[in-house]
Amino acid sequence: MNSIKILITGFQPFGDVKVNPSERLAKHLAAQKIDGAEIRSIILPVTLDCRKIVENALKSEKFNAVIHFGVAAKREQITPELVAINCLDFDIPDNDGKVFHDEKIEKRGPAAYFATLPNRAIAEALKCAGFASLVSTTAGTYLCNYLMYSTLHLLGKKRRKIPAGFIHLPPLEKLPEEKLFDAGKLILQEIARKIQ
Ligand code: PCA
Repeated sequence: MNSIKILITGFQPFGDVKVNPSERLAKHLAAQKIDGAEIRSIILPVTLDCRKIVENALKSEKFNAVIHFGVAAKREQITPELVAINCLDFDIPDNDGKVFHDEKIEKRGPAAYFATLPNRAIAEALKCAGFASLVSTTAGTYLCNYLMYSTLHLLGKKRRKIPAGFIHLPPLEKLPEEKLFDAGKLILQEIARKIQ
């Protein structure tokens, strides 16, 4: 059997977020093998360029799943996102200093895409292990939603039916690094199980 490869991404710091737990997690999981799945990880800038970087990664290697991670500074739980919407709208400048209001991500794209990750199973596995987790119904309208929408749009265009989606993490003050790493491993195990 060919080995399974999972692409995970984390984001750099931005705004008031000095340490982004998604960057720590992506670095920690880089080049690991979890339940037979090889992990590749990329750290993305909090700018519109994040989309192109993921697109290039998906072109250069054949992945069996894509999981994007980011921080949701005000959340206490680990929240797999249900849906990404075709909207860019924010006041906190991205790391290029840009702000957007009421813009579409894809001019002719659909209003929204549902994640194709096993969100419910991930949240349940996390809760069973003692983590606070729930499936979120909004990824916001900042760069995380943008990235999730862009990846699902790209995979849809290429008719690549692989699990893909976005998981928001609480800040490190609410979920310390050691626990975050355990939660990350559990998430990857859940996804590896789905695609094996
Ligand atoms: N969180 C932001 C963008 C980068 C990140 O880690 C968001 O929720 O959109």
